[in-house]
Amino acid sequence: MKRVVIERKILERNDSSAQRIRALLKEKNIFSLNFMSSPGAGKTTTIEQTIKALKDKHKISFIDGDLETDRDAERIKALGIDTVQINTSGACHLDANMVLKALDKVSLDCDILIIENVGNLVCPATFDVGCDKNVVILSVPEGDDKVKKYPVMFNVADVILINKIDLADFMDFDKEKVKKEIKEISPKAKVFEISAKTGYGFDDWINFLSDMVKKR
Ligand SMILES: Nc1nc2c(ncn2[C@@H]2O[C@H](COP(=O)(O)OP(=O)(O)OP(=O)(O)O)[C@@H](O)[C@H]2O)c(=O)[nH]1
Ligand SMILES: [Mg+2]
Repeated sequence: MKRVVIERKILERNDSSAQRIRALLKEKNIFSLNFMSSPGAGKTTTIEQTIKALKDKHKISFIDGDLETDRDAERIKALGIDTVQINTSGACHLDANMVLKALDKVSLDCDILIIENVGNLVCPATFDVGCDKNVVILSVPEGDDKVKKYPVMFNVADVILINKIDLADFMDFDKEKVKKEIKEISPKAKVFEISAKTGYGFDDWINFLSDMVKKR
C-alpha cells in the first residue's frame, strides 16, 4: 500500500516537471522528440541519420541519456550539434527533472530538440519527459513478438520506427503481425519501416517529421 503512494508521488512530481518542460519548449517554439527503445535497437544511428537529413534546414540540439559514458553524445557532437549528456548512474530511464536540469545547459537556440532516452523497453515509457512526440524504435533482431510483450512502451508511442529492416530476410520477423499488433495496442501511432544503416525508408520518415516541425 505504502509503495503505491510513493510511486504516485514520484510520478506526480515528474509530471509537473514535464509540464514545465512543455511550456518552456512551446514558448521557444522548439519541436521535441523523445527516442526510446531496447538497448542497441538503433536510436543513436537513427538520430545521426535524421540529423544529417535535417541539419541544413533546421537548428537541432541533443540531450543524451545513458547510465554511464558519453559515447552516444560524442557521436552526435561530431555532427556539429550542441549536445548535453545526462548520466543516470544506474537509473534505467530519464525523468523530467533530469531533462529540466539539462535544458539549462543545452542550447535552446534551436527549432528541434532530440532526446535519446536510456536503452530500455520498460521504464522510460512511464516517465513523461515533456516532449511533443515519443518515437519508439523496434528493431528486427529483437523479434516480432515484442509489441504485446511490452505494451506500455508501444502504447505511449506517437511514431514507431521498425529499424534494421535490412536484416528482415535473415530473421523470422513477421512485419504484418507486428503492424497488426501495433494497430491493436497503439492505433494512432504512425509506423515506418526503416534501415538506419542503408537509409531505406528515411525519405518517408523525414518528410513526416518535417511536416510535424512545420506545424509546431
Ligand atoms: N544492420 C543494421 N544495423 C544497424 C541499423 N541501425 C543500427 N544498427 C547497428 O546496431 C548497433 C546499435 O546501434 P545504436 O544506434 O548504437 O543503438 P542504440 O539504440 O543507440 O543503443 P543504446 O544507446 O546502447 O541503447 C550498431 O552496431 C549499429 O551500427 C540498421 O538499420 N541495420
Ligand atoms: Mg544509443
